[in-house]
Amino acid sequence: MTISPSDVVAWIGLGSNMGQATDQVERAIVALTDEPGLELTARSSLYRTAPMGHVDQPDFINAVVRASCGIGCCVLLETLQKIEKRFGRTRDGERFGPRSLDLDLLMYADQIVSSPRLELPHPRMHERLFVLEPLAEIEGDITVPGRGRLSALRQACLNQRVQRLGDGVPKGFKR
Ligand code: PH2
Ligand code: MG
Ligand code: MG
Repeated sequence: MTISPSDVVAWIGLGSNMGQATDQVERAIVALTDEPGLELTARSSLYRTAPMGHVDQPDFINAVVRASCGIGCCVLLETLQKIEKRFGRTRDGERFGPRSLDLDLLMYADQIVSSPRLELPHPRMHERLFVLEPLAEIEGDITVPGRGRLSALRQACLNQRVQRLGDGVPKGFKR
């Protein structure tokens, strides 16, 4: 997709902690790249992160990407769910439990949305270093709508274990 002035910027969080998690996340980034209506404009490194919610499960691999979107936020959400399904995601597991692939719509421009299907920004992103750290890697100190500066949000959750992995960023991507 070529980026047009009417496109909207969105941020997507990726996570996996089942099977080949690193592979799953890298392949999901490729799947997002291939998606019509989306143009990835930045991606973070991969991060190994301590599980939150249910602590008794394997570490996660997490990353964040930025995309320029020619599609609305509801269509984008459906697109993410379709990719999750293709990667073997089922919705019968525990909430916050292990997952083959999780694609979370974190922010869609500066929109604040509260509907049964979609909350924007993602309702828990501001308290999760596994989102904030990769986001800061690609954006620096932006403001999360309704939540404040990324730098302040990160300061509040520095006790969470998040480790940036080696340089796996393919050519053609800006950080
Ligand atoms: N996702 C969850 C629950 N807990 N913990 C980490 N570290 N990374 C995740 O992506 C994650 C989690 C539910 O989506
Ligand atoms: Mg999630
Ligand atoms: Mg999710």
